[in-house]
Amino acid sequence: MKRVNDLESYWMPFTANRDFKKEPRLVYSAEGMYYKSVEGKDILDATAGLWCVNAGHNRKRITQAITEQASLLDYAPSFQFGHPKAFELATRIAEIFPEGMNHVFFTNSGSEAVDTTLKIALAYHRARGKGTKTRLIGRERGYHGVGFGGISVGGMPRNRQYFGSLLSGIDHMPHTFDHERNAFSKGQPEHGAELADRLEDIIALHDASTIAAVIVEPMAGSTGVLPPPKGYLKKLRSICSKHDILLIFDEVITGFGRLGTATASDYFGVIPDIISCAKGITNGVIPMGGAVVKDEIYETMLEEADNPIELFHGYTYSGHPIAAAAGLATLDIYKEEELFKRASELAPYMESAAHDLKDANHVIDIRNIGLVAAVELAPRKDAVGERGYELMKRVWDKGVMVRFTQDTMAVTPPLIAEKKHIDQMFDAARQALKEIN
Ligand code: PXG
Repeated sequence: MKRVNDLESYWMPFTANRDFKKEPRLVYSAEGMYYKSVEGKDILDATAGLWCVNAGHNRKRITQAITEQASLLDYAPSFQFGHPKAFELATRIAEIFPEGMNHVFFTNSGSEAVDTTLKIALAYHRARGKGTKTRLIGRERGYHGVGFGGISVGGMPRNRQYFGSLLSGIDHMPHTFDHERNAFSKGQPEHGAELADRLEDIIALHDASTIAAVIVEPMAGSTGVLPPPKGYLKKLRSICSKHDILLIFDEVITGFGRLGTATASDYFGVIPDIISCAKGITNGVIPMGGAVVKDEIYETMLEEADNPIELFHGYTYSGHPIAAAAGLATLDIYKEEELFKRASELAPYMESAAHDLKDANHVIDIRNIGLVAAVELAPRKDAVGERGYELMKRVWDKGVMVRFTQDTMAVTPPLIAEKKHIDQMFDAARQALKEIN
């Protein structure tokens, strides 16, 4: 017979279900920097949920906005009808995103945002009479969500290998991780700008007339925190411009303050043609994402369309009223509390706290940028990821939630973090590292 609270029915995403269900880690409530576990223990959130709760948990302004919105307008169709808050949110996003990127297509997740950017890129070239430009170029160790578009351009073998032949006409640039030359870099690593030139090789192979877009995370987050080498993104930008290829930045993680600026484009001073975003757009409270495009793309699509409907794409919940209300309240908080600036002021402290772990057991690399730090451990022989998984559980037992990608720990706290929280995160990690073999 099934118990009421049986854990079996819920098939958890990206989780070792069998192991989790033997020893579940369940949170019940959250406030500010902390979760409370079902056992009543405070758990410091060192991951901003999943890189999304940038303003901290249970912000009254957001919960009030969504409550009011739910009783005012619970839902409105997004095709052929609209409601004011979706328009207002798009305008507010355009205000803080790079200049000349003033048009936002709303989605419900980062995966949908990414697939939307790819579809816009293809449709745009076709609209301007360059319909042969259909290839999409991603990068090894890229994570672009879990839609078929995203896993096709993505570069994480396990996210691809189980799912058939994926999209055709895809190629990948090499990743930029170079342990030998760049280990223990602070901020952007010195070496690797020349890897952008590999894009020229791919273009030579396929010809630019067949390539629509290149998509990269300006800072690869979930594949282990890989800040771009100095000069790399600028090179990518200039190669793309030279060959009339759109450059897409996947800013699902970096958008809305993670690096101490509204976007990573801003941080690195490189403006792409399309940006995908999600997560911090609503502080993670209500699902939402978006594709933000350069004016020229939007205008071309509108002018050159062969149908009154200029883009055959959209979601039932695009610009959902409650998500839009959450987004507006979230942007108010970011602005009034100057949270992006706050993150950039705290970043040096976190950098030094992270790099202080250099001599701890098993540590082979430490990387950081903005309010992001990663500590990479040597994998156990024939058991990649096992040591990291064990460490994650140990750190949880010490009252801190961190994320692991294989043997790399990522620390990405809400932007409201204080120095004492940073200390608590790294102290717990240091202690746990002493305890595992
Ligand atoms: N692009 C990037 C760059 C992402 O980081 C997505 C797209 C997909 O977003 P959705 O909303 O469809 O999940 C992401 C998501 C981790 C972690 O631990 C990272 C993500 C999701 C879950 C865990 O690093 N990023």
